[in-house]
Parts: sequence; C-alpha cells; structure tokens
Amino acid sequence: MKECDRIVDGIRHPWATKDEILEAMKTFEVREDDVWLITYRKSGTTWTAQIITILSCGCDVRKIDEIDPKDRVSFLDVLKQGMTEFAHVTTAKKPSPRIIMGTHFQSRHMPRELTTKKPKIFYVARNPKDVAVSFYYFHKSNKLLKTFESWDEYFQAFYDGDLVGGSWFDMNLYWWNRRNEDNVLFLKYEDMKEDLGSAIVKMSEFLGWPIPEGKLEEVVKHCSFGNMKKNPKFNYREMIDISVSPFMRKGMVGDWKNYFTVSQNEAFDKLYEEKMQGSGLTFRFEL
Ligand code: PPS
Repeated sequence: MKECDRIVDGIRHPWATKDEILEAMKTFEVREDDVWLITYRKSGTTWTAQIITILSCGCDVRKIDEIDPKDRVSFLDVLKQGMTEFAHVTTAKKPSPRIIMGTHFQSRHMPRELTTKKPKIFYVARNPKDVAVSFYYFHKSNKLLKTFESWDEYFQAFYDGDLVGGSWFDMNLYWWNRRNEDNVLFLKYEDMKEDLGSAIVKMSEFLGWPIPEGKLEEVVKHCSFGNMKKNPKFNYREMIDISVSPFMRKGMVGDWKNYFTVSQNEAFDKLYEEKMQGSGLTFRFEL
C-alpha cells in the first residue's frame, strides 16, 4: 500500500518520517567522533556507505559481505517497516565511534548539533537531472512513496522542489557553503564515477583510516556498480518492488537525456542557472 506524504515546516516528508523523529532531531546528541553521511536522495548514498563501511573494516571485503546493509546504515529520517524502535533511539545507545549513514534531512530538520559539533561529515552531491530520473523510478518502485501518473507530472514536482526531502537546490547549496569546514568532505557522484580509486583515497585520508597496501584495486572492484548490482542485499526487497525497477538501476551519468524533453531541459537549465548563480558549484551532466 502506498502511504501519503505530508508537509512539515514547508518541506514534504514521507509517511515514514514521523513527527517524533522531526522533534527528536532538535536535541539529538551528535558526537565529535561520529562519521555522518548526508545526501539528497538518489545521489550515491548506498555507494558511499559501502565505501565507508569497507574502509572501517580495514578494507577486508570478506568482512563486509557478512554485514547486512540494514544493520549498518542508520537512516535516522525514517521508521522503516519492521523496526520496533526509532533509529535515533537505537543510534543514541551505540558505542563510539558511530557511523551514521544516509541522512537526507534539509538543514532545518537535521540534528541541530550538526552545526555546533565537529563530527566527520561526508556530503555526496549528484547532478540534479540524473537525480530526478533516479528519484522518478524510486517513486515508482518504492512501496511507500507516491507514484506519479506520468514523467511530466513528476518533473513538475521535482522542478518545484515539492518531493519528499524538499528542494535539490536548497540542500546542495547549503552543504556546498559548508564545504571548507575541516570536518566536511563534499564529494560528487560524477567524480566518483570517473575515478573511483582517487575518491576512495580521498575518503580514507579524510577519515584517517588508511588503505592497506595493495588493497585499493580490490576495494574499487568491490564498489563498482556491476558488482554492487549483483549483490541481492542492495535490492532492498522489503521496500522496493524490483519488478517495477531495481534499486541498483543504471548507475550512470547522463541517463536524464532519455527522459527530459527539449522544453523541460530548457526550463530546468534556466532554473539551474538562476539558483546556482554565484555559488561556484558546478556539475557535469555527461562524462
Ligand atoms: S537513496 O534511496 O536515496 O539512498 O539512493 P542512493 O543510494 O543515494 O542512490 C541510488 C542511485 O545510486 C546508484 N548507485 C551507484 N552508481 C554507481 N556506482 C555504484 N556502485 C552505485 N551504487 C548505487 C543507483 O544505481 C541509483 O542510481 P540510478 O541512476 O537510479 O541507477
């Protein structure tokens, strides 16, 4: 059954982001030795989470295969099906150092202490046109999100920033403006796609978790789209109807060209220019 989403403080939230969660974020305790992964949805969360987890296991890829993504990725934002306790309650009880993955809150709803404490924060950004397409399929296949009648209807909602999680522009510009803080690493999906090895090295240096000699190639292979797609753990069957669209869909840069009409593309480019003007934040829309 598809449940309804709703607007709270001007931002659309999925049904699974309960009021209790939004309230708890105001006082959620952040620890200086936490590692956080923050993204706008469909920007490479699962991919980056996998890399961080491998780095946390000393790059032993056999160890990671024993870990279920559900057990390591603490999505604070939602009460998932089958969960008996809110993720923020479980996470508060975890010993340090905690790895807190997959938080999609806009700044006004994220834990307030993320502005006063200095945990390591990864922010991953992806060009908005590919995010839009990926998110479209996520709406179609996700058992709990609204299905749009058509791509055109969906495109308008994305353009208006009226999807769950709010505006792509607001979230990405907020974190871009914090990119120079020494505890923030701003990554781009397209850079990871172009040269995953360099991105992994950067991440390892940021964390201070070294890659054992000779292991980098193995980690790169393990985190390739083809390899992750083969792994049934990433189908998230309890949430996704994979007969509609798999979670690991295409994993590419430029798929938007198959969906944006010429007029949608022109309208979006105009909006993009207006919103991004003067920010210095740029994206590649093809590789
Ligand atoms: S979510 O639901 O917000 O957590 O989704 P998220 O994980 O952020 O994004 C899903 C998209 O990332 C792609 N993906 C990858 N691309 C390249 N390489 C690897 N290893 C990889 N892993 C996941 C995934 O396929 C989704 O993008 P699309 O364009 O839909 O394929």
